[in-house]
Amino acid sequence: MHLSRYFLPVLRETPSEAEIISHQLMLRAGMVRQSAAGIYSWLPLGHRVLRKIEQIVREEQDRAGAVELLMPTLQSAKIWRESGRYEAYGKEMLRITDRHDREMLYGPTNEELITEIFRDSVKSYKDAGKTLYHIQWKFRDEIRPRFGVMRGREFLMKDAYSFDLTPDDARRTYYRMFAAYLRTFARMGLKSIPMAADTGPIGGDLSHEFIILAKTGESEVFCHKDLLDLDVPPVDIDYDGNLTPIIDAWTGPYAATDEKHEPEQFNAEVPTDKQMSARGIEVGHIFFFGTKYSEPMGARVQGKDGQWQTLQMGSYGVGVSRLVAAVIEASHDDDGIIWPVAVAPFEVGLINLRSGDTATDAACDELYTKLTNAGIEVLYDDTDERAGAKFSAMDVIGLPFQVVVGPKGLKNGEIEVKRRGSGARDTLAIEAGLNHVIEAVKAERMLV
Ligand code: 5CA
Repeated sequence: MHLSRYFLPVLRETPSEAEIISHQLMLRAGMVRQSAAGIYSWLPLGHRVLRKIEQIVREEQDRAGAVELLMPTLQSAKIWRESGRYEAYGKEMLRITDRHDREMLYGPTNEELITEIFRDSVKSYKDAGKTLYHIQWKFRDEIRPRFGVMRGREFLMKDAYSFDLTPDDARRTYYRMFAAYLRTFARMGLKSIPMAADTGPIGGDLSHEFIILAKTGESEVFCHKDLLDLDVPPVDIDYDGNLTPIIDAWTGPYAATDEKHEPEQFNAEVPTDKQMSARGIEVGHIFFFGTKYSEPMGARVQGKDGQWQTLQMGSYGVGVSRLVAAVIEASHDDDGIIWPVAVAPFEVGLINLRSGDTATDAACDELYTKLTNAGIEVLYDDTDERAGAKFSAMDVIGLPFQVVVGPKGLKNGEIEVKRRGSGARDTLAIEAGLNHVIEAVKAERMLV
């Protein structure tokens, strides 16, 4: 992509309305713009990151055996009356009336809708044991939307819903999602810690929040420090095998959000030097709630013996748009964002220090073509801004590699390669620099 043709409104100043670093940097890097309180447009750079995060979530859901579909944002109030949640959900639900005076709502979550779909399509025990998910916008009329996309009113969520025959089967499904979440967040360069959590308006008695530690996090959390050093399940994890050892390793050490925190148990179980109390960002939340929706909505199948059985359900959410901000909270410095390759909007920023100079333009064009042909995503700054402005904008938007090309270096047949994270710079012969970048990017695309 040539920057001269792109839409990247980078801000020099830090916008005063943004309280936390991820919100400041998302505005400065031209990733989002607010359209109303808690409602954002995703500008091209932000949109690319959102899509990459969404794709990682999708790949790990698919790997764990979940099946993607797409439900609408608008739902009928009727099904929410069936489950008994229509009144209970309160003011957070955006209620809408259509031209025929039918009561509708903008979905804050989808338990009712998926239960209706499943109920109306299945009859036999053979249809049980399925997990369906979609990645769709949600609306919650939060009393205090804040911190940009971190707590928005409109936000993108991956929500999965499972239907099993027995509580034991449902628990195994819960474990699969638990393991898939560990991989999902690790692939984005995030260390997530599953914590015993409250279930709020979704319900049920088994629930974990997946928390990323960050000073600006909204949740207060308490855990055993050893959880920070555990390995996440590998790419060839056998989801049909016994996942209990993984779950035991991750749920053995104490970890709880403040609603579930038991100070006495914490002090008894965790040695003082291993105790950690910190703030964190909730990037995912999983629930097992049995028959809370299937019972009132009549989602049943006929067992082998002909008896009707009410399905056992769970639901599993990931805050896709919130994750964009969470990655920035976890990975930035004073100059701007530092994207991990896996979610970077582009992998390489190519900087032309003398646009308009025939030799420099030709060298950049060639590098751009070769990098692009090697499958690398390049943002090429071909504008006639001065060098200093190009460098600082490139640092703000945080692409993992910068390739700097100027007339002086070219006289010696050299280019400069900078690692955004460490700041390390290498001056290399053109061909060697090119190969170095291609190999480094490919090596880092999927480290987990
Ligand atoms: N139906 C269940 C699971 S599918 C559910 O809705 N769970 S939830 O309420 O915990 O939301 C799932 C995830 O969405 C949360 O873990 C969080 O990462 C994200 N999320 C929730 N509210 C917001 C919000 N206002 N802004 C951005 N992300 C949010």
